[in-house]
Amino acid sequence: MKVIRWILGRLIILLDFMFSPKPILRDKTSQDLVNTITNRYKLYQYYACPFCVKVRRFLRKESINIEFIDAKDEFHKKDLTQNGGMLKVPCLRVGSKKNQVKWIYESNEIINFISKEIKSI
Ligand SMILES: N[C@@H](CCC(=O)N[C@@H](CS)C(=O)NCC(=O)O)C(=O)O
Repeated sequence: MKVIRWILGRLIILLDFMFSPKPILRDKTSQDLVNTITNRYKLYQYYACPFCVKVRRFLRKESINIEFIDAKDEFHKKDLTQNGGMLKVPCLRVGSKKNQVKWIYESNEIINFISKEIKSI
């Protein structure tokens, strides 16, 4: 089972690479505005998780550059579980001040949240 999952994961990565979406091109002012919003984001993820690939493809398409956190790493796994509430990826951590941080689970929720935030730009 683990082997099959590993193979499927690599296949998804390969397909993602082969059919990588073309990033949207914004003028500098608009991209700077987007960056201002999205630099509060961190995506907790696994490299070969299909739901994480889905979110990463969305980010690439929207030219959103955010920090990816490897949730397999013990330190980050603990951080996600304790502060986010559960060990599940993808999870978007929003905010920089500790008491104002929001943890968003579910790939669709993450995509909807980011879409709404950058919609007006
Ligand atoms: N419906 C969720 C599914 C997410 C999901 O099942 N993620 C798996 C990895 S592919 C997970 O985090 N499983 C828990 C674990 O690996 O500990 C979504 O769309 O984000």
